[in-house]
Amino acid sequence: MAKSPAVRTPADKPRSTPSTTPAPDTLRGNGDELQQQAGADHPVMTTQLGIPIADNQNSLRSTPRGPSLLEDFILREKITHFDHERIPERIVHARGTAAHGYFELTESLADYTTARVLTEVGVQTPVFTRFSTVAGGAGSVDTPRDVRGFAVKLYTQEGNWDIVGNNIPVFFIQDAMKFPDLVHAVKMEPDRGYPQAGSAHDTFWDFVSLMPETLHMVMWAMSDRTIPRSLRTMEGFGVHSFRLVNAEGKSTFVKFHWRPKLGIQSTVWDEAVKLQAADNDYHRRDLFEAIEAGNYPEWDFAVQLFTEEEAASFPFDHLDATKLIPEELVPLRTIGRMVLNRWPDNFFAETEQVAYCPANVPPGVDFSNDPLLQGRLFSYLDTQLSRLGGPNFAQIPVNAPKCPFHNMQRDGHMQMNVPKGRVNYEPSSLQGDTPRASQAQGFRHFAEAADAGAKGRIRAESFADHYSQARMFFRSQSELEQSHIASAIVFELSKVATVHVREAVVGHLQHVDPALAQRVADGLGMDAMPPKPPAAVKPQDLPLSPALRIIDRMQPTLEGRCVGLLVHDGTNAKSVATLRKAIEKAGATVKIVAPKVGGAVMDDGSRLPADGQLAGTPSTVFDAVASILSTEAGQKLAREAAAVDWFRDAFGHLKAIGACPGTQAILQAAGIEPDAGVVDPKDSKAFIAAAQTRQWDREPKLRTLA
Ligand code: HDE
Repeated sequence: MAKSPAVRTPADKPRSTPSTTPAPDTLRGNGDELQQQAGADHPVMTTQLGIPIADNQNSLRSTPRGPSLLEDFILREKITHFDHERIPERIVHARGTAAHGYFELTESLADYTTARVLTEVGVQTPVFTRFSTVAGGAGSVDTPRDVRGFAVKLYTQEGNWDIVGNNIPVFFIQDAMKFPDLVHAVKMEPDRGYPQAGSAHDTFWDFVSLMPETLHMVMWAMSDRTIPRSLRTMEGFGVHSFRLVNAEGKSTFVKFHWRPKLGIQSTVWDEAVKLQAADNDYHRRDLFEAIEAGNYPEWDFAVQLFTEEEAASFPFDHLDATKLIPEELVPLRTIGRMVLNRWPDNFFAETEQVAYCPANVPPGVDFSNDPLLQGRLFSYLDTQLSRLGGPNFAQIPVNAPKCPFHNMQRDGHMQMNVPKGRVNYEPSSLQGDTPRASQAQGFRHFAEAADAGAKGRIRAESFADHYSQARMFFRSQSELEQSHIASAIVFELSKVATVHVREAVVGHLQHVDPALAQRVADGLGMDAMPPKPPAAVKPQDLPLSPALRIIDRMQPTLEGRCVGLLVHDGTNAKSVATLRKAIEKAGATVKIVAPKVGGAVMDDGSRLPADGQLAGTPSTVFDAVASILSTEAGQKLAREAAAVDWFRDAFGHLKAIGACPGTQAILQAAGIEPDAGVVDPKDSKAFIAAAQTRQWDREPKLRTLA
C-alpha cells in the first residue's frame, strides 16, 4: 500500500515561515530571497479580511515537493481576486487616458442659466476628464486615425455634469437607431477579428457608402484632426445642441467648445503610423509627463448661444448632429477654462471605472430634441449596469458627486453605504430628516411647446441634406489640408477590397466636391468616374468657414513641445548646455538621446545621461530634433540605421532639424537636402524659430499627395 504523502511532520513546515521575525527588509536566503517583511515603513500584508500574511512567495503544500492544499485560503483568495480583475471594457471608447483638474468660470451666464457652475465667476469646480480613441480595444494603441472622445465630468455644487463629447463637432449619424450599426461596421470585422482600431476596411466604408449622412464626419475623420499630436492639443466639442434655462424659465440653445491653449496640433500620417510602433502609449505618456512636469494642459471653455428664432434661420437643422454651426455664423464666447493638474492615483479605480452620461446635467442645463442625443440619454446609464456590475456604480469614488446627495434608492449589488433609520420611502411621517423634493432648487425641465405633427418613425425633412456641410468643410480647408484629406481617403479605400464599395464612395464624393472625387478616383487608379447617386436634396454652396482649418491656426510657439537632442561621446558640453537653456526658455522640454542610455562622455569629460537610447527613441516622438556631434561621431553614426532613420523621419515628418557640422555625414546618408528647416543649432534663435511650426513647404517635395 502506497504511503500517504499528505501526513505532515514538523519537518514539512513551509520553509518560508520565519521562526522569528526578521529585521525589516532583510532578504533571507534558502530560496526565499524575495520575501520582504513588514517593518517600520511597511504595513503588514493581510488578506482582504485582515488576516496577517506570513509568506507571500509560497503556497501551502503537503510536503516540499508534494501537491498544494485546498486549505490554502490565502492562495485561493489571491487567485480568485486576480481571476476577476477585469471588467468589460467600454463597447466604444475603450482605450482612454484621464486626468483630474478644475474648471473655472471667467464670465457669468446668469442671463441664460441658473446653473451655479455657469454663474459663479472664479469658483473652481473639480473635473475628471477622459480622452479616448473610439474603435480600438482598451489595449490598442494611441495614434490610429480615429475620432477622439473628450469627456469632462464636472463635480458641481448641484450635482455632476458630464459633457461627453468628441474632438470633432459633428457625428456620423443622425439617429440613435443607427449607432449599433455604425459601431459594428467600424470595429474589427466579426468573422476575421481584424483590423483593430481603424476604419480602413470594407465594412466601415460599405456602411459609409450606403449612409450618405456620414459624409460630413467622414471628411473630418480623414482630416488631420484624427491624428492629433497630443491630447493636450485637441479641441473638444459637446456636439449636440443643449439648452440653457434661466430663472424665468427662458431657454437658449448652446453648443459647448473646449479650445486648447497650446493650439490644435496634429501629426502627419506617416508619423502617426510609425508612432504606433515607436510608442503604443504616446498620448498617455505625453499627458502624464506634462502633468508630472507641472506643464498643466489647459483649455478655454467657450459657448455658442442662439435662440430658437435664430436657429430657424440657419440653412441646416441644428438638431441634426451631422451639422455644425460655423463660428462665422454664431461666434464663440469664451466663459471659462479647464486645467488638468493631477494624474489619477490608480488607472483602474479612476480612468477605467469612471462612468460618464450625457444625461447628467445640473439644473439650468437641459437637452435639445436632437434624436442622437435623445438615444444617448438612455444608453450610458444602461451600459454601466453591465460594465460596472450593478446600480451602485455612482458610489465609486470617481463617480460620486462632491456635493451632498440624499435619496431613497437602496440596496443592490455592492451597496457601500449604510443608510440609517426606518424610513426608505417618501412621503413618510415617521422621521423628520428624510429627503424631500424641492421646487425651488430642483431640476426643472424646460417647458417646451410640442410641435404639431403625427407620431411615427420619421426622419425630419430638414435632415435630408447630407452633402452641403461636407462640401463646406472640405472647401474651407487650406490646400495642403485638402491634399491630406484626399490622400487619407485614397489610403483607406485602398484597403477596401470590395470594388463596388470604393466606387460607391467616390460616387458620393462628387456631391461633396467633384475635384475631390477626381483626385480620389485617380489615386485609386480608377479608369472611369463611377456614377453619382441621386441626392435627396440639391447640395448648397454654404459660406466657407476658414475657422475650421488647423494649419493656418497653429500657434507659432515651442511651448509644451519636446525636442530630441542627439549626443555621442565627444559632444561639446557647452553647446548642449546653451541649446538646452534656449529651448527650455522657449517653453519646451529637451530629451537627450544617445546610442546608450547610460549617456555619453562629453568633450569636457563629464557624462551626460540619456533620456532615451537611440535605437529605442526614434525622432517620431519629438516635435523637433537637434544634434551636437563631433565629426568622428557623426561619421560613425552615418553607418547606423537608427541614426540615419532618426533624421530621415524627422525630415519626412516636416520637423525642424538642428544639425551641427558634425551631423552632415548622417544627413548625407539619409539623403536629406537641407532646406530652411535645417539649421545649425549653434544659432539657437534660428532653430527655435524653425521648430515652432512644421515645415509645410517641404511636404509636396517629399511625397505624392492625392
Ligand atoms: Fe457614446 N457611448 N454613444 N457618443 N461616447 C459610450 O458609454 C452611445 C456618441 C462618447 O470616456 C458608451 O460608458 C450611443 C456621440 C464618449 O468613458 C456607450 C450613441 C458622442 C464616450 C455609448 C453614442 C459620443 C462614449 C460606451 C448614439 C460625441 C466615452 C461606454 C446614440 C458627442 C466616455 C460608456 C468615457 C461612450 C453609447 C454617440 C461620445 C455604449 C448609443 C454622438 C466620449 O454607452
